[in-house]
Amino acid sequence: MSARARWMPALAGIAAVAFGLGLAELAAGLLAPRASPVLVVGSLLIDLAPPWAKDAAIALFGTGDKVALLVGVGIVLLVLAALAGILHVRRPLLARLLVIAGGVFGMIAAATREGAGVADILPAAAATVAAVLALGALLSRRPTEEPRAGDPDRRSFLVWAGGAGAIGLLGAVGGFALQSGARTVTAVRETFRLPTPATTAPPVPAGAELAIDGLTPVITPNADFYRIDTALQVPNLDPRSWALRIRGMVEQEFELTWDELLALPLAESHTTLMCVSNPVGGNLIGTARWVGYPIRELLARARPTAGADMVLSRSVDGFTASTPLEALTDERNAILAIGMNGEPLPLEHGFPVRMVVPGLYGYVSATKWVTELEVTRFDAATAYWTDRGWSERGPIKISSRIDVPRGSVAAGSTVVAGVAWHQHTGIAGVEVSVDEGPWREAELATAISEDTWVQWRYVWDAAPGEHELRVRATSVDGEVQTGDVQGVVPDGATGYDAVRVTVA
Ligand SMILES: Nc1nc2c(c(=O)[nH]1)N[C@H]1C(S)=C(S)[C@@H](COP(=O)(O)O)O[C@H]1N2
Ligand SMILES: [Mo]
Repeated sequence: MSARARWMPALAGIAAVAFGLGLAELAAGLLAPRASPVLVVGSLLIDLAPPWAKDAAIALFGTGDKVALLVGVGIVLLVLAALAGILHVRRPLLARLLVIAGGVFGMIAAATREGAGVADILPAAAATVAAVLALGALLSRRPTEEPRAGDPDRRSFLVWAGGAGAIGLLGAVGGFALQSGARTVTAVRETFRLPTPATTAPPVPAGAELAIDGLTPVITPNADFYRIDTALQVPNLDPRSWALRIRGMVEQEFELTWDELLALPLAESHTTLMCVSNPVGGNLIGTARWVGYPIRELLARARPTAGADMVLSRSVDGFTASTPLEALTDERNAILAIGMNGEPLPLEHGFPVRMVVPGLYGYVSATKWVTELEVTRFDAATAYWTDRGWSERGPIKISSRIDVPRGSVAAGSTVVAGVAWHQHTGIAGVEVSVDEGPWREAELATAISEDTWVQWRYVWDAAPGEHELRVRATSVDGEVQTGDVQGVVPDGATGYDAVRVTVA
């Protein structure tokens, strides 16, 4: 191929990669704002760079070192993209592999960022697919060296390549604009120090953790905490402009700013949060040490008027939850939380402020990114999930789960263990039944409080064969968990968790 003939494939390569990357930046902006392929690759290179390279970069470029790095990444990308285009003419498979290798590098960079989730690899994956497809499509529109009638001409090739490049550029501009809000809020969160609470939570009792392999830890690390919400994009709420409006059926409407909230005497508490969509035996449940301010105190300041029986909390993205006024004014730890396990709330768990209410499913109480509490009545307003067929009230049902054993075990003495919960009531006992046999008392760990789950264990003398283990809990007020099977709609699942075990 002559040098003159090579520029068109090179241009096709560059346009195809620009197209893919632009779409990926847009996807990142929409779905995974911390997974910009260009920026995660840059960050990975910074992490991988040996100290001398960092020193040299700073010596050469000063505070412009990061810009220099991105320009460098850009140049390498341009060269590789051009190369892929040229290569594609003779060795299309190799060219595609080159693009895919670049994409996989981007996916690895995204997946290895701190706190990365599955969604974070999507932008780089999308970039790869889009670039491979665009490369093939553009090259097929390249005029041949001895054109025949009906062949694409140079002009139409340039229009296609230019169009792909322009779409990429627009996508990148839009994507970066969408990502910038998230970056600001992430930076604000990272520099924010949680104030020392006025009231600390009693320490986790020594006997709370049974230390059994495979048993759920009593405190759920933030990174492992289940996440459920309707937010396609995690809201970017800058605490400096956050305020909570308290309004509706109250004598005194008011607004609480972030600084005002931080100045209040904050209290810590342990609460187990659970999703109504958790099936029997499921894991949409977790326990954290929360820090926040009692909602009861804010409502006392607002003074609800007679007849009010519900608080409709509203998030910045329009989600609403209907919480009985009673649950927010009684003595329980219903709080406006700002901290989770000693950290500011993670963005996906409601930063800067969410609600946590012991004893109620999340959909009627745990509003994240909360910005408004409207005091109202159940017969005057309905919440997000109630409008979609779920119950307007959602008290948590007593339940229990078997975590171990799983699969197969050796015959003989075998530890069966799990967790049981009935938030804001407390668990008094747990029983295990083997092969529908009699219920046998399990041993309870020490609960942190009535607002948290509790671990349990039962030592089972396992005989060879196939067996089924079932568990049921009894609450402090004497309620025994029912074996009646109900699905999660409209107000939470019931039935016994059961596991099949092969004993060899
Ligand atoms: N803003 C907002 N808050 C929300 C939701 C939501 O969709 N949007 N989902 C609720 C539901 S259904 C549950 S179970 C809990 C889950 O909280 P987590 O994601 O921190 O575990 O948040 C609640 N708060
Ligand atoms: Mo939920």
